[in-house]
Amino acid sequence: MKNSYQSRHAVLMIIIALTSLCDLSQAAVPTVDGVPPPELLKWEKGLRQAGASRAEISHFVEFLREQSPADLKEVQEYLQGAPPNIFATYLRGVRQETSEWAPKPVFPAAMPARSCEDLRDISIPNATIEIITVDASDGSCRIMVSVTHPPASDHVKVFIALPTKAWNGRFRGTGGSGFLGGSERNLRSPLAQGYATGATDTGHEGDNGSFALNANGRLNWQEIRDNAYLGIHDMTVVGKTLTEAFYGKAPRYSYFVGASTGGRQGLMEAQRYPDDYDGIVAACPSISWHRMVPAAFWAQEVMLRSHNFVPKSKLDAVTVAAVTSCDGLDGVVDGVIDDPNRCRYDPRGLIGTKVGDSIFTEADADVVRKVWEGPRGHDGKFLWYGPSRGADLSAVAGTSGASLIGKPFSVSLEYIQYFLIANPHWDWTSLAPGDFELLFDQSIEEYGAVIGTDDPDLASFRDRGGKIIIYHGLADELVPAQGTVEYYRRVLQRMGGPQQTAQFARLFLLPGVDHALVGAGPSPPGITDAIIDWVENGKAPERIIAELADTNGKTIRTRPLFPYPQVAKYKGRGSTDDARNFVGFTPAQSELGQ
Ligand SMILES: [Ca+2]
Repeated sequence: MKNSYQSRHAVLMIIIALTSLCDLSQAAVPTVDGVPPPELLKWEKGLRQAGASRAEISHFVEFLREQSPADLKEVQEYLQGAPPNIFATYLRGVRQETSEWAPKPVFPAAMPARSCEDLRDISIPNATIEIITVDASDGSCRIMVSVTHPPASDHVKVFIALPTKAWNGRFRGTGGSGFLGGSERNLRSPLAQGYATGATDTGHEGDNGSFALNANGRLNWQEIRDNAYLGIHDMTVVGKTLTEAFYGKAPRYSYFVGASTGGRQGLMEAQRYPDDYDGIVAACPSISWHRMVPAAFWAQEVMLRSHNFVPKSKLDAVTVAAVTSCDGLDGVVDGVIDDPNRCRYDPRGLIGTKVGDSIFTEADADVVRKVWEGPRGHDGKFLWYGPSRGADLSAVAGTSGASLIGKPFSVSLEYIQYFLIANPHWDWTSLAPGDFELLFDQSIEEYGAVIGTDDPDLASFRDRGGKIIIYHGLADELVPAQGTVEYYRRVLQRMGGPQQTAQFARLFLLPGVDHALVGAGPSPPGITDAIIDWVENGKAPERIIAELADTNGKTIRTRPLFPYPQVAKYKGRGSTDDARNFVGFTPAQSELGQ
């Protein structure tokens, strides 16, 4: 049976797909024919009430039409329990990302050197051009290519879109989310900004982890590798080859921009295929996948072991209490904990408090403490990070039903089910004491090398002149930002220290921002602009301005973001909603948390 946390995941994936990866606003707007099916009317109405434009509604409805009935049902179920501002939140995310400007063309008046159909003659090793069409709405050349890896007979689908007019001289790769390798619909916005652009399904359709097993129930290693790293590289090789063939010149610059799995894919490119991209933006990257994904199951393990499934109302109450308690530690009371590592709020503070119809108990406090602490071994050994104080706990500690049962995060559940246990019929509630740690260790042994994406050696990427901007919300409820900090610190160590590393790789942390890159804290609208400026003009991002908008899209707060380990510090005078009243400040090492 589907559950609300998978639904939540579905909504998050939609939000992420439509925001971080799709950049819709400047895209060609398809018309929605006829009357939408009844189940879509609710979405349309919600979006309209939140102030969405006709184009924004069209894009969303079109996206929903492409969903499977099961996915649509999950999303609808989620909506029933979603906060009333879900549409406004969604729109905020979309608009933040779509405020991106089309970059200036590097080859003025670049024109195709051959027809779209003539690309059929291009030969690419192990690749078959399956479909070539000229898109009726924008005249772009669309190519679908199937790539295989002999002797395996896998099929990685690659989608390439080439603008006929006003090519900006660049190639842009797009990524996926969850188990979804990517999607053809991600092409639209980069295309509208003049990029030759690519997407791939990385060898399997959809966002379910079941592709890890073949028909005989054995691990499908080729598909696992395709998803882990090969597919994005294939897309890049095919995309650049077709771009050069179409315009008669190679793209001057290549960029990869992605969030979540897309962020992981971006870092994987820098680690494994450093020649592929000049610039990479990796948002909330699901790196250290082999630890992070099983770690997101930890909250369910804690509740299962203690026979205490905690309702969302209590999880929300303890998050509010933590934010209230720690908000002012950063000097500004704004509903955001700037550095969750400094927040030591103890959930026992809520014991005895009435939440809804029940009382917050010592057992509840114990669950929350362990969830925040993160997974630990039988001997207390650190395994990975938990969600920070301030992050929405119900993403990983979801529960539902009259007599509460757990609702694991779908990516974690499917990963354990298909990749680790290799049994599609596995019942997670059968997990015995000690099993979690064994599965965690198995994940490290078996998948670290293939999908861990945590190699700190970026020397080849640096030496070819590559630049990378990593950014991560500190209230990320699914991929703890601390994992990205841990990785970046190892990069600093490996690449010769902070100053050397800052020449080509910078990390920005976003207080109060969640996995969908929205939240109580401001988010930056222009990361792609920043990476282009760095790669093409040599201007490294010293600070990035983040913005918080109200439900009408009006900016109500700006705040500067500084490269890690700097943080924004209030000068003590002037409006705390104005970025100009904050300066970059490097906290003492002892204050940087673990
Ligand atoms: Ca604060």
